[in-house]
Amino acid sequence: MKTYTNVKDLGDLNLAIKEALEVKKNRYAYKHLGENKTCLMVFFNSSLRTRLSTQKAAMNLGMNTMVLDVNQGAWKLETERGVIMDGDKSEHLLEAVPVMGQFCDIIGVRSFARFENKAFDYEETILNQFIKYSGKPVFSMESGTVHPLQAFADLITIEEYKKKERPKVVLSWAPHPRALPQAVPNSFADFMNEANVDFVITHPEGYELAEQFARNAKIEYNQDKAFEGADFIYAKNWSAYQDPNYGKILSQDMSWTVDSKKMALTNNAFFMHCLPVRRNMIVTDDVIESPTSLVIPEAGNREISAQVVIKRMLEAL
Ligand code: AN0
Ligand code: CP
Repeated sequence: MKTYTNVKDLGDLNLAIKEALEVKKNRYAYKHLGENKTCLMVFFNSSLRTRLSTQKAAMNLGMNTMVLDVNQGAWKLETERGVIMDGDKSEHLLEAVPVMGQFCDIIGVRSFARFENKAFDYEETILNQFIKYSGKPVFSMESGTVHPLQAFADLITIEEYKKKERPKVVLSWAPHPRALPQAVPNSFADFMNEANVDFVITHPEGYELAEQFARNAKIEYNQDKAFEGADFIYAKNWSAYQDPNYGKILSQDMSWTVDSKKMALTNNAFFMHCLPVRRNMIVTDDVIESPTSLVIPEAGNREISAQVVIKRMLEAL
């Protein structure tokens, strides 16, 4: 594997899940693969889970790891080509990226959507500069439009907990005080559309996701109706994708918060969220603390999804 940005990069999804469950049972079986290899993780944005789980996955594989927080101690980077650099940015990404490539074998990049320019975000401008100019395999740790390590971990979690062959999985928008990217719901939809699940997306009107991610998923604007018979509720906030509201908050309707009354409409569904989560905005305390809440094992599976991806990249070096 040379790049990891979407579900297709995993090839046969059933084989990928099988590999993940094997890796989970025996995390240190491939320690030889990463000997004298270095994984560089570059963060343009904050992280708790991605930072720890990806580093742990690389260490499980015997790799050395380096973490660069671009906004803490590195030079301020220009990212647009053609700019006269007379401002506060000392270095261009076009030099910084190939330099980073000198010191590692695999690179992970976290660079959120900026909501300044939809094309800049949706063309994955930053991630693609890493893919093009680092000379190394590159994986997304949440970039402009996708968070595929999260979505793969989510799929592994659903596989582990599902009680029927083809569960009903509902991605539900929920309110949040700040404008958040579409990356998590985009990748979740990307994966669920390929998985053996009955997939429904529910959100207020105006929150339609990009067609390349939503594809033929069922859209249900009535959240209560969507929850009926659900086996998994996957809550997440995102800002609007559609023009002219790209990156904007259109609703903070607290009736969309996932509470026990809504969960009672489901088929005793499991509750999922990628975290970090704002309690009593996205989900009530009692639901996230309930025995059907999977948020902790779901986060734990981030180590596994990262390990499968890094393992495959090492095997292809
Ligand atoms: C980010 C987002 O919604 O994309 C990261 C989630 C993994 N969340 C926040 O910024 C709160
Ligand atoms: N879910 C997730 O990616 O969390 P972090 O932003 O803490 O890495």
